[in-house]
Amino acid sequence: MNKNVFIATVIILLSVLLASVIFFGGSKDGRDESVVVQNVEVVDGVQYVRIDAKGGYSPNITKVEANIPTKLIVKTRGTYDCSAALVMRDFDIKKTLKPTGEEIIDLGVLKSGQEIEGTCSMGMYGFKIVAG
Ligand SMILES: [Cu+2]
Repeated sequence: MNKNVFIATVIILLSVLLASVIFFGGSKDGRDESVVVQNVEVVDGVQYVRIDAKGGYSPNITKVEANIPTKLIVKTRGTYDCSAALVMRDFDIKKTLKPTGEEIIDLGVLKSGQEIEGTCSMGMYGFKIVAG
């Protein structure tokens, strides 16, 4: 009797182990790194780049077209952390963004290969815009 209980317990434990190996092993490739963020849009010949600022900047790297007027829209939504203190050295910009809203920054026409960087005032968060 006790032996049967022992065998049943072992079988249950082994099935749980097997199930978790299948479950966790299978989810290894399931991270959302492949999610494509569509944050560049051309409207009436102007290229708009959208960056979300809250607890950092997202997306981190944005590829844009060169040789077309480009504007950056930085969007805050309940942003009370330092990502609201935006610094863009290439444009001599230091701005404190409203906790919720949109700030439009004219980036002009970018040259191919040009990289623009934005950071929080302390430099711990950042994002990049790369013109192709
Ligand atoms: Cu910061």
